Amino acid sequence: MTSLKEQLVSLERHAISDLEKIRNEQDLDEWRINYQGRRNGQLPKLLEELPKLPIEDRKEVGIAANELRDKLETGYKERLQEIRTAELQDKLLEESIDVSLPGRKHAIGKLHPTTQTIREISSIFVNLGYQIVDGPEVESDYYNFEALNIPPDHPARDQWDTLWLDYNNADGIRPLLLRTHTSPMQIRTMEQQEPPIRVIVPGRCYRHEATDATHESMFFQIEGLTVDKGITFADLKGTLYTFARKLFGEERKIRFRCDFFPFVEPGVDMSIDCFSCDGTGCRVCSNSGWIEIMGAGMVHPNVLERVGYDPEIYTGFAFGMGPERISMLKHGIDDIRHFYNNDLRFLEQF
Ligand code: FA5
Repeated sequence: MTSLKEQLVSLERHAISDLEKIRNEQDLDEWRINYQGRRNGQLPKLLEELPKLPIEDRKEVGIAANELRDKLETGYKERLQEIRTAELQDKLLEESIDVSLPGRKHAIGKLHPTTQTIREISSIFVNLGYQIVDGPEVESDYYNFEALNIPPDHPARDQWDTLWLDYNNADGIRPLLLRTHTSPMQIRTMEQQEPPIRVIVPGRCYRHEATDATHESMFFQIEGLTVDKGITFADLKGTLYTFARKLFGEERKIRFRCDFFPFVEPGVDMSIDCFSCDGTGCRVCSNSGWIEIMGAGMVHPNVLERVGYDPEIYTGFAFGMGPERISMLKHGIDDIRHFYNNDLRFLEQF
């Protein structure tokens, strides 16, 4: 039978070897209970045998047992310290900040390219003394067509592919639609204000279009209206000339050609000489040297009469342009559908 002393030596070997493998406090506690626990710990259990030893051996084994108890206690304390230090280091490492890392970039929003163009155009007209007004996108047939000298069955209605609403006004005779242009605001403004009038109206318009590179079913227009005593075609030319030069550069020439819009007389379309080739002909201007940028004309006397203005006293001019098409020209954008596809790769370029 192995002597008590030998058992103590063997216990020490096992205890120390187990201790070296321990990596956390929970295992360390279990280790302590296993070897030193008061009730069933291996060392106290061995020591229960001590009184049974012959008296002459008892002292020596007792000393050895006490030394072992101290060793285990010291081992326990040292291991606990090591485990806690390691845990602290891990935590520090986890929470440490690497000050040499590049900072995280905040995503900064920008204005949509159409909004940017509308603001640029608006600010030119504001500097010329114009006021900016806003109007409804859901319009009545009356404001979108009739009051603009386009009665029912007038062939000019074919020009605007209208989206009608399945809903009638309270009187049941004025159907509603999504406005096809911003021109209804000519009427609403003249109904609400007395001359002199100088307004521009940026806003959304809708048409039942088969979309292509230059046509969207939702797009913006900027309408302009000037009404006062003695306004002539010279005022129209001067104003739009100034606008075109401010937007496209001081060198620009402009060209007016006859066009038909029922609410103006005479009606024109205005072009600028191509800013890309200076009028010699290139891809941007389809080799014509000119780029059409808006419809315009002198306000038709019928329109003035309808809002109660005397056309013998008051005259005016109106114009309407598409900011997306202008933005396309300025930035060389080849397809209008890019504007509303919500693709950041496109939008972030502006
Ligand atoms: C009109 O809408 C007239 N109300 C403009 C006007 C106002 C003339 C005042 C005279 C006096 P038009 O249909 O040509 O005209 O449209 C004007 C501009 O809106 C076009 O030059 C174009 O830039 C833009 N536009 C028209 N349809 C679309 C579309 N489907 N997609 C994108 N832009 C469009």
